[in-house]
Amino acid sequence: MSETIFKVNEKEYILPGNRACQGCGLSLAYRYILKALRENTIVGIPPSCLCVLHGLYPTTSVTVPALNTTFAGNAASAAGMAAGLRALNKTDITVLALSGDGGTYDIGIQSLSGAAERNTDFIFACYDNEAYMNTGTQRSGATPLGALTSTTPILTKQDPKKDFLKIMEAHHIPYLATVSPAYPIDLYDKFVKAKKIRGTRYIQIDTPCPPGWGYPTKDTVRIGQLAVETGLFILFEIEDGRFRFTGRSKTMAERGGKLLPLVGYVERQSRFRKMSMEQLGTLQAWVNGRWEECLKRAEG
Ligand SMILES: Cc1ncc(C[n+]2csc(CCOP(=O)(O)OP(=O)(O)O)c2C)c(N)n1
Ligand code: SF4
Ligand SMILES: [Mg+2]
Repeated sequence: MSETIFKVNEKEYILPGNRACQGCGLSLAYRYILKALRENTIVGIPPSCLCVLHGLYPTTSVTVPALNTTFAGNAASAAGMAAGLRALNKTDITVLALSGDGGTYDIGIQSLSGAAERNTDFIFACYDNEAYMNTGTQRSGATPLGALTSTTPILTKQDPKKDFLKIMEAHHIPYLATVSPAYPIDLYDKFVKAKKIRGTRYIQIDTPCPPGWGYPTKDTVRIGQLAVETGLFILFEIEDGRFRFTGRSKTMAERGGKLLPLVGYVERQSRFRKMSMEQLGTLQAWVNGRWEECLKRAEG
């Protein structure tokens, strides 16, 4: 994988001025995704912040063709596009279904699972901002334990985040990866690679969100870095069943495997202001356990 910015496509596919919030992690990630996938790409968009970013017809801030789909059906619509392109023998066009965590972990899971089981020839990417942000920060299956949302306003979320990567891995798809806009070269390289692979490729994007997570807009990249440096979000890829660390997580694993304490991540976000010490301990134990599991997998 490249470690240099010099090979990143210089063309911009998101025009200046869109309706996402200042400091939006999705805008940053999407900019690099489109640079990696280039113009021969069609994007499927369910109701979400991505839909807002694209704008209202007849104006748009994005220069690739896009299809607005139903909330539950982004994977099904994208599978239809992939089948149509195959029937027309247009093999050089990439179909990207890009959904939020609500549109992936919750309402979109059945159409995604069906498409992955059929090894549909598309990239499904989930930008995970850990709540239903577009409609006012309601709790989703991706919201972490101990976070305040507008539907868990008093006691915080009492349930752990759904382990969606394990669910997707159980589909035995050819490519599965995690990325963060805080590490754009790693993100870029993985989308370039995914474009060349056939069948279902699933990519999970950790997506810091200033208003939903409660931190200053200038801190998006630092929050994304802290998610990786604490081990809460691990950068890796699984290709034909083989696990490997990438980017910053790879360096951390190679340099003794030390993680920063999780408290440095949660104390910077007001969504965790009512998190109990017990919840922090539970989350820290889960992070430590999964990191150990990954270190063992990388060895084997
Ligand atoms: C069937 C259906 N239920 C609810 C909605 C309302 N709705 C639109 S966007 C959205 C939130 C989407 O959350 P997520 O997928 O996490 O994306 P984000 O808004 O966080 O970008 C909801 C609930 C809808 N459009 N369709
Ligand atoms: S609410 Fe969050 S994800 Fe949505 S546009 Fe704003 S910063 Fe981006
Ligand atoms: Mg969301």
